[in-house]
Amino acid sequence: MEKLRLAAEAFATQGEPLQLSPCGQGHIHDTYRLRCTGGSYALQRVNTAVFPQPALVMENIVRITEQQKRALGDRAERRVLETVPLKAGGLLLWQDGACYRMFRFLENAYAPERSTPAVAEETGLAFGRFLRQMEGLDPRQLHEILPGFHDTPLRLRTFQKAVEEDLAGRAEEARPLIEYILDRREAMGCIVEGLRSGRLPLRVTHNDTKPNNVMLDEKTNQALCVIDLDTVMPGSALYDYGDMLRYGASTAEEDEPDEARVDLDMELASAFTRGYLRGADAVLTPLERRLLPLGALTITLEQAMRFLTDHLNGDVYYKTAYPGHNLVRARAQIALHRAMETKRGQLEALVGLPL
Ligand code: GN1
Ligand code: MG
Repeated sequence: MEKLRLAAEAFATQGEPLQLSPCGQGHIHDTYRLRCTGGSYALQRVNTAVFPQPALVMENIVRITEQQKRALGDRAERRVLETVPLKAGGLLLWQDGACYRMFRFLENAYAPERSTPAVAEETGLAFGRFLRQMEGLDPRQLHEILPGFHDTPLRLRTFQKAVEEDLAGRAEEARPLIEYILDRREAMGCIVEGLRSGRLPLRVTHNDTKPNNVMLDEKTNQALCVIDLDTVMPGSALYDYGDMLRYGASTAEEDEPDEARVDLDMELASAFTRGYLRGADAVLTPLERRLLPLGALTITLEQAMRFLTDHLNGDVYYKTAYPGHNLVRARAQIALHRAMETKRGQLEALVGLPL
């Protein structure tokens, strides 16, 4: 904590620091809330193993938030993530080999940890609006922070390599999951192929569209601001839509150990979809809109591969709370994917409906 306190002091906060406490549930960075007499802040120790070039991440964040401010005009207040500079200037502090940054903590707002139909609709709305706000920013102006982040065929190759190498000696036990994934390898490349051929537009996408990456107003419960802009990159809107459903419309947590409890909640799926379509408005092309369910299926399988890859590699990427955590996560993703396959027709009906 002492190191954190020192780090916090380097940033240009308002007023005297009062309290520093851990917050958030991210799998990647460590986040702390700093309360000062003049307001609250989020101090983050950046995971430089995952983001080896945090300066490029911050350049992206500045471009993205500037674009949001342009799009929102005089409605930008409380609707755009605010970075806090160092007293000495700049946005990143390097201290004892660690890298820190700070954001303003939005007052009287919260990041929902649980989906309800109302939360889902606001989440969809926020990410749909985000897509629309990014219309004025050429995706090629952003650094591709994590190359191939949602290149599902590349994720498949990485997964196959992990299976072959079996570094941690865990492949045998995971065989049924491995087979489930490999049986579905054919359809995995559709979206990436669509981008490559130009049939699907390359857009500025968020790439981590969980409900807890949207801040809602405490009083009105309406969406204010999209956060966690680290993985905003050129990509396909289908993955953003799909990831909302994958994370937010499941009946269970991402690491539910009992597969029987994992299902796709159609009421939530419907609310996310309604919100997203309303927020994105006329931005989506008819083909994108029609293929939204494919986004949900593809990213859920991709996430299953990512968790299983990490399990096979000996848990080197995601934070884990117990041995086998990544295996549990992969199993739950596959159960969700199975439910999505079963309900594909219902998902297709959702995106076909007029607004
Ligand atoms: C990671 O920790 P968080 O919520 O920012 C991951 C996402 C995964 C997610 C799974 C940079 O996100 O891609 O979907 O975990 N982020 C990175 O919950 O890998
Ligand atoms: Mg994230």
